[in-house]
Amino acid sequence: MSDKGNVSQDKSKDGIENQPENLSLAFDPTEHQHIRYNPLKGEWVLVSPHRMKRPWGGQIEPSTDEELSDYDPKNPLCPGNVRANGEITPMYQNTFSFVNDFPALLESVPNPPKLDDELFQMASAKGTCKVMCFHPKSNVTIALMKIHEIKEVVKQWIFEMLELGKKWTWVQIFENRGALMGCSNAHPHCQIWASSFLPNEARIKDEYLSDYYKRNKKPLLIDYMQKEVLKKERIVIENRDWIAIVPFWAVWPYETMVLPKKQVTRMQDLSDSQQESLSVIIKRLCTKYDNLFQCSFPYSMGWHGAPTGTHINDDYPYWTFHGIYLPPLLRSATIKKHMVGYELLAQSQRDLTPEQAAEKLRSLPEFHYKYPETSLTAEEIEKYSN
Ligand code: H2U
Repeated sequence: MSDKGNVSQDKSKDGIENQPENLSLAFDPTEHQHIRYNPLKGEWVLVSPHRMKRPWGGQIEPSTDEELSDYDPKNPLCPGNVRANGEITPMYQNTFSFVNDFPALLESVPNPPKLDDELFQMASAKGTCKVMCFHPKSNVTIALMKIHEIKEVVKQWIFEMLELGKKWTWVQIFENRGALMGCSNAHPHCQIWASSFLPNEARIKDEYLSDYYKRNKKPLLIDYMQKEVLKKERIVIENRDWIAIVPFWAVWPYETMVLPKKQVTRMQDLSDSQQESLSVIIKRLCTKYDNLFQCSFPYSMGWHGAPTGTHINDDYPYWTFHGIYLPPLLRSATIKKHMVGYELLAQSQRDLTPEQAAEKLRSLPEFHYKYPETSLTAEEIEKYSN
């Protein structure tokens, strides 16, 4: 871990030391390409802002912003309908969770053999997968829901974290929104995959957070949040308990991170008041996202916090609970960022800078472009600001 943690001091290894500079030009991050370091992963992202000027000749995705009705008799996630396994979805009022009928992880399967060859390793993988509906109506999203309704979602997320976290090492809550992100069902819902192992993203983050804490005696994400609050360049919105920012090292054009203003280790440690202000910040963020390209904005999002299961009573001073939003859109509702050639074979690359993305999102109205009546008023936003 120590060599990874010192990547920033060890640039010679990466071949980026003492590159010849054109000293007649002052560096402008909005004009000049550069690479940025992600301290949560030990990875670099190439930022090429001059590429924003190129005309778009690539793929245009079909617009998926069609009107949905609040009930679809064929949708198994709607109250009263039949699921794939023949069970009836109850007439739920707020949220509803069930075990996925097509789970990627099962609780009980035989363990793979231990192979004595470092090139052929297998390990046991057990777990459970759930689906959680956010609302009985199919045509609402977090952006359009009321705060008390979103709070029910947060409470159910916490319930699932507590229940599944009794047994499983990592409980990954994630929402795939929109067909562009592979969402197969047009009803507001998320999935929860709980596993006996730390998945790669969690394992790598755990290593880097732990290493930073050992060296700095502070949680990385709290240090980072405090610096971002002072710099103000990448903040999209904030309230008394949370900031939503485009991270300095963001890979997706409009990627954001929701960070707490005070150290909190896991979602289940949030107070009732923090749960409410979290509901407010995610509604506001999703409203801004919808307003960006005037569409029901697609994304994958999820929550990360300290490991659970047998680690539930371990000390995790270095883990800070946070949310991650990864939207695929680049230029409009129909032009997607493709993570392909260079990204797959070399490293991630982005065109507009994180600061430009944050500025764009920040300057968008808080009122929803299509359903302004569902938006928070200025007074309601103000109520949660201090
Ligand atoms: P996505 O839209 O993110 O694909 O999630 C829908 C999930 O719901 C999907 O994982 C599950 C699918 O397996 N599902 C059921 O478990 N039962 C059903 O009757 C329909 C869909």
